Amino acid sequence: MNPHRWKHRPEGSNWGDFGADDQIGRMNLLTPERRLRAIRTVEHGLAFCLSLPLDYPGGNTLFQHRKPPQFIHERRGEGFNFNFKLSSVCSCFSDVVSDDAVMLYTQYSTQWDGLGHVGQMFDADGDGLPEKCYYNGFRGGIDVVGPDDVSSGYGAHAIGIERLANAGVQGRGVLVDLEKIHGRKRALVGYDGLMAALDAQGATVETGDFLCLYTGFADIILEMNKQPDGEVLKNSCAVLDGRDDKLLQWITDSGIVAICADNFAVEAYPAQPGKGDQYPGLPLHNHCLFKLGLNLGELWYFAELAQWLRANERSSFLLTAPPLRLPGAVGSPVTPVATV
Ligand code: UVW
Repeated sequence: MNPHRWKHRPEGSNWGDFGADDQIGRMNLLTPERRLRAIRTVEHGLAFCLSLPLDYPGGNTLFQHRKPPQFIHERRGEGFNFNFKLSSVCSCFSDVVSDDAVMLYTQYSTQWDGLGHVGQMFDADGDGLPEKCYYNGFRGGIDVVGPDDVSSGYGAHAIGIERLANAGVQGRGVLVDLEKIHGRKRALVGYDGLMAALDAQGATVETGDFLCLYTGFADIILEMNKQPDGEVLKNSCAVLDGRDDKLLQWITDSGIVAICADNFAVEAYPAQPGKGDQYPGLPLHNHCLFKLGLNLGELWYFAELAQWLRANERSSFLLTAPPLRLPGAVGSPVTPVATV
């Protein structure tokens, strides 16, 4: 219990279980022993890059509020700090130097969702009125502040993505090959479908694992060559069914520390309709980010790793995937590496 932030925690949440002020949630389960177990899966020394080029998907058709990276060049002297001849600092210098600046939407391409990405209106203090809440009762407007709250200095002052970076994101990945089962057909995968896929591979998931989902979605994005066709993408590949309570309960019970998928949102977005007057529009995000403090990775790229794992009848690997240690961000690009 945390008397200073919340009196009630959401049903099915783990708030307080990792400490009243915990900011990394399920990543706490990634212990040294579990990291060592992950390292022991490495037999060949082969490494796979699990990121799309960060200028994919291209345009903003996939999600209109996220745009491709844009380079900005700082002026220097008469020109720019790019292809800049250092001889203008001292005629004795022969160097040419270039620097980058970039306007980067942190969740445009291969990314981590931080715990400040999705919260919920929830009556944590028991006064009968819902507040903007995030994992472990951190508050919108107090801990996670935006331009509506303050005129400057906004960002996630708690549960920022730098906390995840600081946790050292390295452990055992288990890739579930949904593409092998469903091809590129749209498929809503709930508890039964996920268990069937794990059984088909003879794969097991243990506490501390990263659950990775290969659906083929990022492969289509690459093939579209930065001209994504929204209609095709909406109707392609497997997505988790965030309205399947049995699936959500399995996520709680499994001890996994994160779910990383190559599709847009891990879960179906939009989700199936919910029950009652008001419900989360992103039910799996709600369960994972808000209730459990369990990070989601999206738009990862698994094609070559999946082919290798298929050919070698394996499912697990060492995953190294730290986000940027960027204080205050609610998400981050990531260049995950799988080592087998
Ligand atoms: C949304 O916020 C819609 O998506 P995501 O968490 O998948 O980036």
